[in-house]
Amino acid sequence: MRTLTIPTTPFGDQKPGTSGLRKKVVVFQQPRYVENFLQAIFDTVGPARQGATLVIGGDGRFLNREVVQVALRMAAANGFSRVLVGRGGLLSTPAASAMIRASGAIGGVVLSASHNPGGPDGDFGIKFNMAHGGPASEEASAAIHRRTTTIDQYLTLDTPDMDLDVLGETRLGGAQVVVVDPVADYAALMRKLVDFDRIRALFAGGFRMRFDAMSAVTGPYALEILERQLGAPAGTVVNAVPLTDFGGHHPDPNPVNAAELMVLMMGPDAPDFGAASDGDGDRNMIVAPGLFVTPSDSLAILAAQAHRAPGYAAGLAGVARSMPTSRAVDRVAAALGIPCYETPTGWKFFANLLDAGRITLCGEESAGTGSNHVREKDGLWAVLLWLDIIAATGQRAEAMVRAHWDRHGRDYYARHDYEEVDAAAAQGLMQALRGKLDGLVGQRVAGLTVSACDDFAYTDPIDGSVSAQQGVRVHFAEDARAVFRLSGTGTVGATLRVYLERFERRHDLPVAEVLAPVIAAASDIAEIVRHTGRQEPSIIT
Ligand code: VG1
Ligand code: CO
Repeated sequence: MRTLTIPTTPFGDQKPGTSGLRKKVVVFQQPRYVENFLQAIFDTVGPARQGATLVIGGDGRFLNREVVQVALRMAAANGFSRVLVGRGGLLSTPAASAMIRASGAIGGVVLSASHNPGGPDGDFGIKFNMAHGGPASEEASAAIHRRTTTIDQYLTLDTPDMDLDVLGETRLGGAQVVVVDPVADYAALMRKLVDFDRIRALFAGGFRMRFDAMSAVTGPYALEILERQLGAPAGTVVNAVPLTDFGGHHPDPNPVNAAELMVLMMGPDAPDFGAASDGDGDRNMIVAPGLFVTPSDSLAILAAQAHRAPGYAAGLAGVARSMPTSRAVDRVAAALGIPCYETPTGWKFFANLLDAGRITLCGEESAGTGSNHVREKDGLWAVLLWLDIIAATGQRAEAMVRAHWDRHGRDYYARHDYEEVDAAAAQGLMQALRGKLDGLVGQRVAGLTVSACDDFAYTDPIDGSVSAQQGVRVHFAEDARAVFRLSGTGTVGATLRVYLERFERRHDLPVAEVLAPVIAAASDIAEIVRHTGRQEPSIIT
């Protein structure tokens, strides 16, 4: 066994986005591309990596196994003394976060492009999570990126691939590599947060549910927890085997991509509860019989009801939502008398608030919900919390949503994505929009009156760091809001996201009707058709 120092030259495109580095698989297949980025991560960790523990795992997509092997050799060559890797190279993002925290690791390498499609023609991704278990901060991500621009060598070993399918410890250079059960510790953590006996009794009483793992990493977790430990009938979890191409699914749980689940839940034979998760297991979609629950509403309902679960019996210290997430959770926070923070899009912005104990629960409109148990969003956890609340209250999911709206009112919500728009045109749209902000207040557009607008900037209340240009917010006097930002996870061209919401006390109105003026005003203000050439969004969720 020898340590090899391999000379390399930088790639110009290794800037992490909203959640790590995501590119087409063919980009990652270029010689030295993976190695450069991993070495940049290890260089950024610095001398502290000597003798430290590292966690490695991924969502099982195409390239996962190969890159795990590369990462193991490089971690050993770089001086880590202990490397924990999920069996088969698998770890869901929340399980990786939990493992980093429980093992005292200095961080973790999570291989995933999350909700992006997989397979040889799909996407791959590498994220680095820090010692608190959460995504690399803005500062750490910038440092990794800077390092990729000057990198001139990487370290590895001349060893063969390891067997990742057998649990146990093996020596690799100076490191002890431990292949761990990816599910066991995670399941144990869930048992501390929600009442498994109560949920088991719910299923024993005939409660029916469908969980769609979308052929991604949550399958093994959901099978073990829902079917084996909680006694849900066999077949509750569908698409449970992680496939390298997700079986052709787009593992982004929303009503469009989880169409089969939606058809079932809207039909006459709907089970009592429906849920789905994404590629790396950190997102959740919740569907009640006959009623899709928007992620923003789900966050608000969980915030209002979490105290019923043992892990949250003491109540919530505070809550947070990403800026484009609807204000439904703000209303709950106000009713509970707890603070509500508004952060930029991306889970990295929640970590400081969670670490400081300012918040207990947080979430995003993109189907991410989480709590202080890890530093990532956690798909299956959200589903279990819903189940525990249903078990504790005896209330049906759809009744719970309606009761919530009765009390707090309803934030009607939709997101319009314009995918694969020409990047320069998308930048042009945002620039033109920013240029307009000064004269916008007081204008009447599509029957609405602009009451405030800005380009969202966030000052982290814990470390004082400032993140500017996080999306344009336009508020209307009619208790409505439109938000515009460009995606930081796409790999082709640019994706414009337009987030639309409007508050009404009445909750029985058609969503399209309530939002129509907001959609029209947003389109006018941003001149979407002129800039993008698109008459319609590519996807509405
Ligand atoms: C999207 C979502 C964002 C989420 C991010 C990572 O980012 O909007 O809310 O945190 O994906 O989620 P963007 O920049 O494309 O809007 V995951 O589950 O794909 O890691
Ligand atoms: Co994800």
